[in-house]
Amino acid sequence: MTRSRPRGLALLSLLLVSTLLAPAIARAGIVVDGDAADWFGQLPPSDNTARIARRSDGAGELVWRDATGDARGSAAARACDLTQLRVSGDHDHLYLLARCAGPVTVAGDSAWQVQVSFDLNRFTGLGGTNFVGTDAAGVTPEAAWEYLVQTRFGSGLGARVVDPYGNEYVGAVAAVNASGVCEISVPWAALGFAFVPADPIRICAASFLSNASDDVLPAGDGNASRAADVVTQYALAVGQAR
Ligand SMILES: [Ca+2]
Ligand SMILES: [Ca+2]
Repeated sequence: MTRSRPRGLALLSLLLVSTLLAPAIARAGIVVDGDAADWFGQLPPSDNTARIARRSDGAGELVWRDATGDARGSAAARACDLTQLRVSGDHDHLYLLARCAGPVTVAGDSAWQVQVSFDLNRFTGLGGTNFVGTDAAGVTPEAAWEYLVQTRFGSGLGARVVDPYGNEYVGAVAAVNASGVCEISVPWAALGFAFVPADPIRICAASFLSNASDDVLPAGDGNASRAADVVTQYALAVGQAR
């Protein structure tokens, strides 16, 4: 399940089935404010596994529990150790929650940065093959992406969606709390969808230190790859999710 990576690094590759997020497309009720109280799913019992949570009103949530203590680098980089990634959605938006060990810097130099890539066509090797930034980590070839959302807390600009050609798409919103909570919303329209997509989406996520210009920073252990933490490869089979 885990690829060979530099110590402390592995990759998350979650196959999301949009029907599991909100089959009736109930309002997820997510407010992007850096407060995780609106996320309801229980954590899986084991590290590096995911579960689907469902609320009585039909809202859905995918909950990934990431291992703790697997980030690397300086103390500031290790504070960016991802511990959870959650995904939900409604008619208009895809929502993401990333939690890290914290505490994190939320503006200026050494600010926490979260990147999440979206592989929409699931063609191996077709699309973006790395996270955004100098010496950013790679994604698995199976998860080559069509779009990626990048937080920009360093500069105070919130978040942006990009494609592999450097084009930017408006509408993403992000908020962060110094305790290590990041919430992001991405309009389906920013991913090129007029409607909630029916096909699975493969997601990879990474956690970085960044500067006041939102460039990713080395983790501080001499490794060329700058990610402080990415998440263990994992594929959620469609049959399991339904
Ligand atoms: Ca919230
Ligand atoms: Ca982790």
